[in-house]
Amino acid sequence: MQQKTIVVLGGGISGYGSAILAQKKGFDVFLSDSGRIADRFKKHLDEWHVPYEEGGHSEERILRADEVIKSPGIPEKAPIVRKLREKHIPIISEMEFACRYLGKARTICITGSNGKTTTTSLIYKIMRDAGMNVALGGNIGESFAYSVATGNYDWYVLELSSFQLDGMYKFRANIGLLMNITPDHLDRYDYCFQNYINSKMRITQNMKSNDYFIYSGDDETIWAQFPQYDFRMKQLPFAAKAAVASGAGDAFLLDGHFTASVGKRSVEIDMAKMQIKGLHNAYNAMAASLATLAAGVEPEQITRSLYDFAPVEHRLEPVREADGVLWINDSKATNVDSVWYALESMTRPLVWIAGGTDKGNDYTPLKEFARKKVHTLICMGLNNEKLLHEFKDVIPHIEAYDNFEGAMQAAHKASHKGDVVLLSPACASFDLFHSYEHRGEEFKKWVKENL
Ligand code: UMA
Ligand code: ADP
Repeated sequence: MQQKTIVVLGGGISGYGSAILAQKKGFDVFLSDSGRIADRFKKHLDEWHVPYEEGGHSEERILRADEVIKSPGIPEKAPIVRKLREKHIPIISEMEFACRYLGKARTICITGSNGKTTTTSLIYKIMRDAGMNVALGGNIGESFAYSVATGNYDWYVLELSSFQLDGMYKFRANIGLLMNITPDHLDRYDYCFQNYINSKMRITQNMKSNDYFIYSGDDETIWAQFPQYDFRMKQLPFAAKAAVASGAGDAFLLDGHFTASVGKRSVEIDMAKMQIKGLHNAYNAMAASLATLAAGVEPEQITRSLYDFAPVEHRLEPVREADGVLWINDSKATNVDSVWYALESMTRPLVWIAGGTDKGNDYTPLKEFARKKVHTLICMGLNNEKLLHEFKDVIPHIEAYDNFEGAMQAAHKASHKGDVVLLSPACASFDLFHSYEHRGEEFKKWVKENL
């Protein structure tokens, strides 16, 4: 029988891992990248004798594939993807491919518009601290496929983006978490929120009656989807507004404390004792508690690890207090909802630095906090028109800069003793930076060198 041909599109984190796993499983593999492949990935591909090309997609060869594994960053509108669709060649994601080779290993999968990385990191830490044989993967920057190819784990904790979920069909999460759904990435979903919602809801697909679905009971968008589904799995809602009863277990936050229960076991957490703050982090900690209780971790272990967890870089990360002004790096706040939680958690007057590549934002939800807490808005981006227009009657003082240095100096000048200068952009970083990490690094470097 002829070997099945697999083409991997994209030679980044997702692509190199998928190609190596396909090679290990004996397929006829070819990896194609329209840009440059990083040296570290080329080294891996060479070690595993995976043929690849870079600097363009050879159509004829790609269109002969039996199946294509597409990297999540490649949009549907890319010409090569359109051609594959025309020819009805199946296109799947790294996750869909790698899950075929999981054996007895189980998965905890985390999605949502915000809180994915924090919750994924919490769960991974709790399980590691508990001595479990666990791997981390997915949208957190680690290749799931590579760890399936090279490791032998009992559990995989996977952060999933909507782009990854879009290419998942038979994949089944044993424990699936949906943190929240608010508008994001609408440019990839024809500017239609429901398309994006449908993508996020794929976290529940194929779940069976002994699987767990953990979701925000406070999120009306999630609730509104329930009538369309016939859920059979165990449900574990977490909430802070109104308790949501569930037979299998739940978590509820009241007066800064929460109790999370699954079956007969429960953890009780005092948020004041945690190093990560704010309502959003209470949601993240509740979700992580439910997931790890469902995975069988002892309650005492969960409590210990939660109290020990330090903030993840670029997420409301305090950088330095200088002359009575606290500088906070929240560069990962690339959409409106994450900024809402940042503003919600602030207790001091604010100089707010925002802007960058707008993803179709509606700034309305931010206006109430902005009016109450922000005295100066520094817009930092190549096109600041929308921010200027939206906040002109909301924030007393606004300045706009098309460069980083100008924006930072202006923020410094505008800040007074007792203030916080908060970088929480609500936008992607690609107009002035390589990535949100680069933006956060530059912010921290400037603060450390200039103050
Ligand atoms: N490329 C092509 N053809 C094209 C377009 C791009 O070959 O038409 C190539 C590029 O030249 C590049 C490669 O594709 O070499 C990159 O693919 P990619 O953008 O999918 O990036 P990866 O390095 O494979 O990382 C991806 C995720 N990136 C995105 O979804 C943008 C990573 O999430 C994820 O960790 C990784 O797969 C492993 O699963 C990062 C991310 O930014 C953290 N995610 C977005 C977010 O969190 O907002 C969704
Ligand atoms: P993601 O991986 O989904 O982008 P992160 O944990 O990296 O989520 O956090 C991204 C941004 O969202 C940060 O600014 C962070 O402070 C904020 N955030 C974290 N958890 C939540 C949550 N549960 N709801 C809303 N915003 C959140």
